[in-house]
Amino acid sequence: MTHSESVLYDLAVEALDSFQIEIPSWGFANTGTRFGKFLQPAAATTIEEKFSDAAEVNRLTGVTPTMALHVLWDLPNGLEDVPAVALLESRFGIRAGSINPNLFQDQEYKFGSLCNPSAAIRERALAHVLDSIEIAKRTGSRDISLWLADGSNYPGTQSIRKRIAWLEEALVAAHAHLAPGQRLLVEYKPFEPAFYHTDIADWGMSSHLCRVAGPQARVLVDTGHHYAAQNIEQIVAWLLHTGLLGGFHFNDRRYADDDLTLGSIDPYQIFRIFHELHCSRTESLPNAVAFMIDQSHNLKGKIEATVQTVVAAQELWLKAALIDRERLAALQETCDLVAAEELFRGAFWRDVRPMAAAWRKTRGLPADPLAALREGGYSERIARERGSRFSVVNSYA
Ligand code: RM4
Ligand code: MN
Ligand code: MN
Repeated sequence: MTHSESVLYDLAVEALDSFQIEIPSWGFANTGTRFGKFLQPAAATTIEEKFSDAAEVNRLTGVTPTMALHVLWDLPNGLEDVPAVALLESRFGIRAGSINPNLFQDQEYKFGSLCNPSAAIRERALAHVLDSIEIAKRTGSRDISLWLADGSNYPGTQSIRKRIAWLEEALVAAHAHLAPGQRLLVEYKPFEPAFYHTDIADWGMSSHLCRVAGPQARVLVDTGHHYAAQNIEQIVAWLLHTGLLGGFHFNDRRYADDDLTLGSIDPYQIFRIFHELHCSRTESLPNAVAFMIDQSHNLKGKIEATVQTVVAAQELWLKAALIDRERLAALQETCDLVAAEELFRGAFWRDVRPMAAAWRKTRGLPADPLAALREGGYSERIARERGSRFSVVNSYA
């Protein structure tokens, strides 16, 4: 037994109405690999161009009203740049989303930021986090997403335990500066750029730090930040259960933190994560989970890759929403393994594209956002306008 057509339709509309995802400003900039950058004429080199590109993505998809900002890349003068951001927000109809401090780019951070053995450098890093919290207050951003590159490359060269204590101290201090309703998201990553130990290497370490920091701290799960065989949806289920899940940085990967477009390698993985989220919605767990994209589009056209990502995420979200969860629960109870698995897999294989297209039409959006992007000529126009400059903007790699 599966859902009737009318139940399906209602579920689909509810799922699509509830879905939004934040796009990263750095997804529009030139990025590369450790070996170099291939510059694209249409890449954004200013924050204004990033807002313009985000507005185009939102015009086509209708589900990306906010753009994540990276402080040094987008607000190089910190708080002073906030008024300019506010002007861009109203000009382009896109709001500033999560604020990402940058604790990995400056020369001082060679041996770490919040975990650096030098108290002066730790203080400097904390001051940047506090500035970022202040920026978030002024932009009205709920989330400050903290990612540290801190770690070490060689055994015995750093005190892992002292660094834990420094981190705890810093996060407690940062948490004390949050306004009510703001959140500190603590991201983890097993390796890179550090290759022996990373100070926040997994969700257990992030969870601990969140508990120590205070009630407004939550774990950020970047789907690319796991070892290859890890069961990410199980981590998600645990974080939901413990009330510590703050949000996602979505991307796909084959090997490590590849930052490929979501669903390009393993769409079933994202489907399984979304299933856990839908389960927690029906159990009405008090979790506000931020959906964000964190990708590096170094070969694909940046706007095209972003639109493709948003559409893929929306479709996987919809597929997972349409699982008959009551029926699944009954099959789980009786341990009817094959029927349960087939119901689950069947939902993954359902072609939801016509439903998503119909929903877009009722919302006045193009039925096929990627086709509309191609027909609209935005990418060609900005490539012409921006192409002559070919300057490199600050971004990773
Ligand atoms: C890191 C991590 C952070 C992102 C930087 C650019 O690997 O995913 O979230 O801000 O990359
Ligand atoms: Mn990330
Ligand atoms: Mn990453």
